[in-house]
Amino acid sequence: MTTTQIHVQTSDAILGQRSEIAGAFVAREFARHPELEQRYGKIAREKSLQDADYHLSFLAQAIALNNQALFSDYIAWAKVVLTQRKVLASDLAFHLECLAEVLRERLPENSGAVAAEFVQAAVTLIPSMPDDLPTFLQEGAPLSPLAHQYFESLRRGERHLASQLVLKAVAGGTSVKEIYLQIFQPAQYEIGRLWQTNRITVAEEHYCSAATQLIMSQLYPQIFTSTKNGRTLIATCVASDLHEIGVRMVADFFEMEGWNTYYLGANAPHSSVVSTVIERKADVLAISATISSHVEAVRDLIRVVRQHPAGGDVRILAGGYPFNRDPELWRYVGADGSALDAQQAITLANQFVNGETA
Ligand code: B12
Repeated sequence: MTTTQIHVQTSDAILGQRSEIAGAFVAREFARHPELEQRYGKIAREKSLQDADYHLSFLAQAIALNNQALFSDYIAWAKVVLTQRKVLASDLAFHLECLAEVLRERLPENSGAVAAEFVQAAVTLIPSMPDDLPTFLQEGAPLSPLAHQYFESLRRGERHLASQLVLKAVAGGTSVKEIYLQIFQPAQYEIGRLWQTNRITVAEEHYCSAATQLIMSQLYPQIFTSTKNGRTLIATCVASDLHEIGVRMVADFFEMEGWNTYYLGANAPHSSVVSTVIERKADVLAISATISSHVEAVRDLIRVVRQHPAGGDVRILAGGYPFNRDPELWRYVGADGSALDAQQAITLANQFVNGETA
């Protein structure tokens, strides 16, 4: 994955003309296929405009990284979202082909060709992309019965029972780390799958996520008991990213292994992340991004930290959904490493501070 000048220019050009491109594209799509309005109703144009804007932000990010797989992965995600809401895969393909056409026309020649090629490559994969997703609550996984009971309690709206299940398991000897990785994490992924496949409402997703955060807090008496090792972690979501549970888990794993942790939560402004790293003399900075179009912001934050005269020593980990999809992405953003989950993150950080190379 080598990013060249043309990729950077193309990405910037798309972002610079994003709303014009989206508008021109919707006008063309509906002029060519007026029946779309009958098929999907009056809201069709508005939805198409929103979708185009969203596609363009992911496309610009994938092009900036010269990472075709990232854009195809996003289109595979979009195919599931749309087909589960009764939008035909053939309409998604048509929609993207129209978008490629407009990009070719509106962008400078070389950029138009690069952008259209990215889109076309994803279009050719659409037929082989799945319409639905398998469950994340796998039978036979460690603690699977408890994970199912926990999840079902939340689905029924019984967070008190979900909490009791977890507290009872911990009292019975199940570790907090197991609860995090075998119960909370798959339950959250499953909630996301059900939202993506139109099986639950946004309100249900919010309820389950809020309940899981509440129950995590009930485990803090177990988390804050370790003897301290003098190391400091700053953990944050990148600016604009609201997915705070994963990086909170990362911070809690560090805390359980004796680190002092300073967890900033969602959407932290870059300038205050940098000052916190410096003031607290952080050994490790953990930056989380869940939405792929936020990868560039991770790179910016790392650049600012590294440029600070006192920021050179901190080791930086980048993680979250796009980093899990592309195991080499951390190199592009200038991090020192990445990890698939909270346990792997603390293992890697301990290697860093103990002078072992990853
Ligand atoms: C809860 C949730 C939300 C909540 C977040 C609430 C909160 N307080 O955190 C809200 C409602 C805000 C939300 C919003 C959106 N969401 Co959302 N969300 C989720 C959901 C269901 C769960 C996230 C979660 O808690 N995961 C559990 C944690 C434990 O897992 P994790 O984040 O992967 O973290 C682990 C590892 O990745 C790693 N890790 C994480 N960070 C770091 C950092 C470092 C340094 C390291 C080393 C490791 C590491 O360790 C963690 C612990 O083991 C996911 C589904 C999913 N698959 O994750 C969708 C999901 C991430 N969301 C999605 C989307 C699309 C959105 C929205 C764009 C929806 C919209 N149209 O508005 C917005 C974007 C908002 C924004 N600007 O960020 C999509 C993303 C798809 C994609 N292709 O990018 C997902 C995958 C849902 C889906 N299946 O479609 N979301």
